[in-house]
Amino acid sequence: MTSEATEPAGALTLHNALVDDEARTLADDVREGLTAEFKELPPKHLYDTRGAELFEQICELPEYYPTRTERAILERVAGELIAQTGAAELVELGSGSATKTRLLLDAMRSAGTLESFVAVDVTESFVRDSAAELLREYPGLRVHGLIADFERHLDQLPPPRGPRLLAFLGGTIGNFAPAARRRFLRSVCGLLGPDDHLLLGTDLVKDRATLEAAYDDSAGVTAEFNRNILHVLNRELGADFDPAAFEHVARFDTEHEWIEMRLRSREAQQVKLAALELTVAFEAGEDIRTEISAKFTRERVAAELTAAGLVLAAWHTDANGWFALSLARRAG
Ligand code: AVJ
Repeated sequence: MTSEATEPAGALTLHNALVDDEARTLADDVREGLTAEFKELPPKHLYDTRGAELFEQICELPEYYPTRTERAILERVAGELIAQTGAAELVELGSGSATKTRLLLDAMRSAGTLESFVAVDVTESFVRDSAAELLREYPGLRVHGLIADFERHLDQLPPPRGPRLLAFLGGTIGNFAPAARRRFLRSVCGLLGPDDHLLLGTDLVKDRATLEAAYDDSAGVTAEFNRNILHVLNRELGADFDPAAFEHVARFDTEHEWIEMRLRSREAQQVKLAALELTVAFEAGEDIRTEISAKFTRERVAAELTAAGLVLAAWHTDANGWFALSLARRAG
């Protein structure tokens, strides 16, 4: 279960940083989140196997532009990013099923720098499957899979095997609350050596209609994804949520410049969570916030990087200015 520095090329190592520590996190998060005056559940609990599948479906929806926009930018600039960084190791945080990974690995292979890939994700099946697949597709590649929560377990990354590119794509940084975002960027800064870079994907501020449609698609996939968190609570905590009794809501908050996903109780109701010995009362129209998804501007990205001890080294966006890839390194 641990990585060995002596591992031969073409080898796969796996490490699970979660183990049973995760069940406690869910219970604590849910107790805290559902007994607060303003009810909230952390978005990471949306991603059980079913949630991860639904998110993959979201990425294919016509309304959900971030995935394909980011991919198109990456297709265009991957070679340039690798030339600029000289990266030999790609570390992908929240690698998911690792589709965008290949664009970067291909560019590294073409540049002749490719040594190793580290996949970090909370979804164990994604880490295992993508690691095994990449090992087959890139003969000689060293692959390390880390099943972990990248807000807590970045210290469990293996030692670098050369100039490192730490990729955090998809706009997932937008799901962190501002304080968690600052903490995360600071810990990334602490991880980067002088030859390392961060590649950060951020969704950008745009008109409300485009944003809200992306989080409330006409096929109802995002609504199902949102309600999936109630299925997770039913299964993991013996809760008796009726997911149909909650309406999916997605609104752009112009003050904070983020999308909020909420589950709105259609009626006054009580829900029991057996494992927590807890009963939660909802008023009609009362919300549980399940996600924020922050939208950025170049100025905000640059300022937040600077505040974390990083500096913006390159900014790449699409023709519409809908999504951005930022390359950053340690300041000084
Ligand atoms: C996980 C950040 C890529 O916030 O856009 C998609 C999650 N939520 N639809 C996002 C999500 C609703 C997504 N990311």
